[in-house]
Amino acid sequence: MGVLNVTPDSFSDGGRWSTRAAAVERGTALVAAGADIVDVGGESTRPGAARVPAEKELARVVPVVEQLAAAGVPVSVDTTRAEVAVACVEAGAVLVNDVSGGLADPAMHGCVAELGTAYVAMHWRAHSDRMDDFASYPAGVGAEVVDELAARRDAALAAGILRDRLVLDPGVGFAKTATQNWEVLAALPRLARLGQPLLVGASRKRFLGALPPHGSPGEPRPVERREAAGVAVTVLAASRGVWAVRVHEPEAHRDAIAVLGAWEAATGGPTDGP
Ligand code: PMM
Repeated sequence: MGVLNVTPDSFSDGGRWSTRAAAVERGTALVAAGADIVDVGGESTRPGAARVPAEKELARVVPVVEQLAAAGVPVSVDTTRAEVAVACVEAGAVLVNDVSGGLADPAMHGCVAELGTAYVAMHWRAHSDRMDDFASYPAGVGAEVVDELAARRDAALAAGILRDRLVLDPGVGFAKTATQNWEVLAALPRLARLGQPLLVGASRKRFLGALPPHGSPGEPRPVERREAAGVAVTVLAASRGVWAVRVHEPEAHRDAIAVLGAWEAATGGPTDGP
């Protein structure tokens, strides 16, 4: 999944694709670089980000979704609003990527069920301006994320979203510290046992920039120097059987997945599946 943020303030690509023409060109380039789906978002979820009004989000994403879908690009929409999801699916989106897993908008699950669209439910505890206050996991981050995603899965299924159209995501960087991000990634085999395909979005996030020797928690590497660490996460995630990774520069991630595939073929299969 290639990331296309049509926002002025996303942490890694904010402001770069804010005209419709630039966004559409970028979406096409993401596919050429190996993305199977392009995730269009009009509201930044970086830590501390304030919400944008629905009208503004709609104005940012709908024309881009429409044009990319018309050009044959498979598009997902990154939104927590049912209203935006519906407008984008009507404009041609084939997947709704909801970082709140349905918690931000009580109408979301019902709308997605009615549309029949595929749906990503991410682990989430609060909007981005407050999420850092919720990074407390007394029972362990792995256990709590598994339980909370199980509840999101059950709510989505109860609302009528089909089991084979539902993807779960542990929400790397959302209400989680750097250490908790590593712990939730380590819980991927447990998350896989929830029975749904998994999506992981670690690309360019701050905890990757904080790794030694080129970064530290107080002085993380700039976003454009976090790609290699993200590729390493992709390999590890793919080796644990995740369905998709959400990334900013698909080409290197595609290469890494091809290496893993060739490696596993030569060694007779995965050595460490979920
Ligand atoms: N991360 C961001 C935005 N949307 N969606 C899913 N499903 N998973 C994620 O981890 C995720 C997401 C924030 O990253 P960005 O600002 O680079 O888009």
